[in-house]
Amino acid sequence: MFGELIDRFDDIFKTLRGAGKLSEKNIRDSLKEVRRALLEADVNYKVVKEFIKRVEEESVGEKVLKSIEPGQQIVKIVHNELVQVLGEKAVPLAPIDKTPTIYMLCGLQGSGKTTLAGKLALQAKRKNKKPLLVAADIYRPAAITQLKILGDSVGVEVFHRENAQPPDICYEAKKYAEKNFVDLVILDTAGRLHIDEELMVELEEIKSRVVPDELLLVADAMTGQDAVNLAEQFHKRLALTGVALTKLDGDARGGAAISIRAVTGCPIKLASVGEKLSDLEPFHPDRMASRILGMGDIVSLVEKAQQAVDMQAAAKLEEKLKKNAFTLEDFYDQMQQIKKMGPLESIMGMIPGVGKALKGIQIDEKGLTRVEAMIQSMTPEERRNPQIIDGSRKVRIAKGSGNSVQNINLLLKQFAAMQKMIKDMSKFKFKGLPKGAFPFQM
Ligand SMILES: Nc1nc2c(ncn2[C@@H]2O[C@H](COP(=O)(O)OP(=O)(O)OP(=O)(O)O)[C@@H](O)[C@H]2O)c(=O)[nH]1
Ligand SMILES: [Mg+2]
Repeated sequence: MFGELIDRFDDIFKTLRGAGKLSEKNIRDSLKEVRRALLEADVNYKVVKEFIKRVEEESVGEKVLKSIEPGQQIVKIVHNELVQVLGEKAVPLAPIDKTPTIYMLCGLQGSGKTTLAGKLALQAKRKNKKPLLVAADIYRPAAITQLKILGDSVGVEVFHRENAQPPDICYEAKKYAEKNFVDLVILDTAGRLHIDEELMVELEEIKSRVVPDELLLVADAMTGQDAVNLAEQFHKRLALTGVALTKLDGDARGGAAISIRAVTGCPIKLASVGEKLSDLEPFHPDRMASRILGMGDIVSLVEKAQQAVDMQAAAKLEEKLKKNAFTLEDFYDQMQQIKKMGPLESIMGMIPGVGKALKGIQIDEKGLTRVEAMIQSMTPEERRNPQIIDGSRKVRIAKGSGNSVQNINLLLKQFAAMQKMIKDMSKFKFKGLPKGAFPFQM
């Protein structure tokens, strides 16, 4: 996401930082570039105008010009202002503290409501809450089935009624939830192709019948300014409590994400970054600004890792590393943990500087799968003790995993180098990566 914009900022900042001394003219020229980059990313023009005005006021002063690193100062000002535009502080979802708390989702067709409903249900379950998914879309024949399949996959009950109107269904669901100690009711409403009066009236009615704690507009970030207009109209009519931006993993240029808050005043609360049920992040203006400006997002990365990593396993691994007993088995487990964090590309993009460096490079997830297959074809003893793998076993392992013997040799060589590196690290002798130890390229 934001690929193009990240590149542009990278170029602009490089020029600014490299300039040493800056003149007012340098700064104004750079801001012109920033302005153009934002407009090309489809950011609302009024938002861009205000943004540039504020950055300019802050930048073109004695304080910046006379500072030791004026370029760096300006980067900081742009970052600060971007955080402001994105909403300054993260606004969390209403806490799940009633029986039931109600989240109502609305939005156009295909924006990702049902998917988000599933993600929220999964999140609630992980917090040991009891969720209930409510099928309030009676117009699309397959809608109820879709929600049922989703509910099954996360082990969450789905409430549905034949021959009833959505406001009644939602009201009944609320009553049902009260009786059955449900913590979180998630209303998955129907989408339309466009905003129409009928839809708005229906949503208003649902809202007044169930009084949701959270009324979220689900907006597709790929639709750019349309998403902004949509949010404006929904907010005027329904007084939303927040926006969930979806498909931020796609090649959305960023316009919607950057403009929605400033145009509508309604906070973005969630960022949906993929089709998998775990691909949901709380929206943090400061972290998002850092990502857009190519500074990475270490905090989100660490959070993702914490969610994916089994703490007990991590402690065990640490122990093994200390004892130099890191085996191919452990390596395989580590690969599984990393895979749980999501697609490698999105993980790498969060590391400062790496997003840009990786541009155009296809991360070969297939390479990882190949390595996995090779390790799986070994016996447990071989995984613990790869030295015992002889020529004939190599041929077998290669056959079993659909690889060549050369690849098996390469893996074993790289793994040996990695073991050596770990050994050196544990003796505090670590001075850098030995050649070829990473990243298991084949
Ligand atoms: N890449 C990507 N795809 C998404 C995301 N969220 C949803 N989708 C996909 O978008 C499509 C539509 O998602 P749904 O959740 O069915 O959308 P909806 O709003 O419920 O659609 P209607 O019920 O028809 O109004 C599906 O193929 C989802 O897998 C996301 O964050 N990223
Ligand atoms: Mg749906």
